[in-house]
Amino acid sequence: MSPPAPVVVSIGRGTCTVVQGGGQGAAEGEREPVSCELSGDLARVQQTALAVGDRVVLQDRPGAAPLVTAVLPRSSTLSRPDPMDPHIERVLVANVDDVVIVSSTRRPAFKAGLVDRTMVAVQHGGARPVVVVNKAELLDDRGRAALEAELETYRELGLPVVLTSTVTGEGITALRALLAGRTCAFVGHSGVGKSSLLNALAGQDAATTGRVREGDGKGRHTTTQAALHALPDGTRVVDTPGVRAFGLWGLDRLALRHYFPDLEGLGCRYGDCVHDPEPQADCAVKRAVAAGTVSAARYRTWLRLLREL
Ligand SMILES: Nc1nc2c(ncn2[C@@H]2O[C@H](COP(=O)(O)OP(=O)(O)OP(=O)(O)O)[C@@H](O)[C@H]2O)c(=O)[nH]1
Ligand SMILES: [Mg+2]
Ligand SMILES: [Zn+2]
Repeated sequence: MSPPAPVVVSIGRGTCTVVQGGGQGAAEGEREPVSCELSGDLARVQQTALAVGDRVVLQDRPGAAPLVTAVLPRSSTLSRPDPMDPHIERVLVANVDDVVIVSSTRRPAFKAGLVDRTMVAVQHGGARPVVVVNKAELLDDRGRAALEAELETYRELGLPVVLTSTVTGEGITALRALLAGRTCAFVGHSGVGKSSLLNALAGQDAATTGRVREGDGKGRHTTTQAALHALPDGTRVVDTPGVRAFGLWGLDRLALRHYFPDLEGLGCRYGDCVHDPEPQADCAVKRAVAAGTVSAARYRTWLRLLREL
C-alpha cells in the first residue's frame, strides 16, 4: 500500500504547509510540517481549489520548496459563496468527518438561524453536523431551560448536541468522546470560543484565543487562518476564523427540502407547496407552526433560505 498523501494543515498566499501521512495519531502528528509552494494553476484559484484538510500531490524540487501540483478528490467539503463575489465558491475545509457548529449562549448571543444555515451547508457538503453551544455557565436555570427547548429541534433531527463551558469544563469530556479519532472542523461566529474549545480538548494551548468586545460582546476575529491541529488522542481539529454569516453554495429550492425533514415530514398535501406565508388554505407546515408543534425559528430559517435561493 502506498503511504497516505500529505495533508494541508494551513494555507498562505501561493503557499501551504503539509504534514506527511495526514498527521494521524500522536506519532504521525508530530512529524515535521513541510512548507510548499502552489503551482501557478492552483495559486490562481486557491480559495476554491485548495483548503485545509486537502490531500495533495507534491513534486520534489532540488534546492526549492516542494511544489503542490494537484489536489486529490475530496470526501467532503464545507463551502460558501465568497462574501465579496457570490459567484466564487470558497471552500473553508475539506475531508472532515464532522463540522462542529459552535455558538455561545451569550456574548455573542445564541442565533438559531446561523446554526440552521450552517447545518444545511454542512450536510450538503457531505459531513456530519455537530451542534455545540459554548459558555453554558453564563445561563441561569431559566435561560438554560429555554435554550434546551430550542436545541430540541436539532436533537429531533438526530444531530449530536453538546452544551459546553471551557470555564467550568462542562461537556468537554462528552465532546472529546464524540469526536474521538475523527477529523473535524470548528466553525461559527467570532468570539464564541472555537479556539478555547480546541485548547480544552487538547489539554494545552494549541491556538491563540481573544477576548470579546466589552460593549456588544462580539468577537475580535482572533483566528485569521484555518489550521489543522492533531490532538494527543488522534482526533484532528481544524480551527477556523469566525464567520459573520453563512451563505449557501450550490443549493436550489428542491435540494433545500431535503435538509428540512422535520418540515417535509409533516406531509403537506400540496406537492409543490413551499409553505410560505402566502395564503395556501391548508398547508400542514403553517398549521404546525401555528399550533406550536414545529419551532417557529426553524420555519423562519426555512423561509429565509427559500427566499435566498
Ligand atoms: N464565559 C465564557 N467565556 C468563554 C468560554 N469559552 C471561551 N470563552 C471566552 O470567549 C472569548 C473568545 O474565545 P475564542 O476561543 O478566542 O473565540 P473564537 O471562537 O476562537 O473566536 P475567533 O477566533 O475570533 O473566531 C475569550 O475571551 C474566551 O476566554 C466559556 O465557556 N465561557
Ligand atoms: Mg479562534
Ligand atoms: Zn405547505
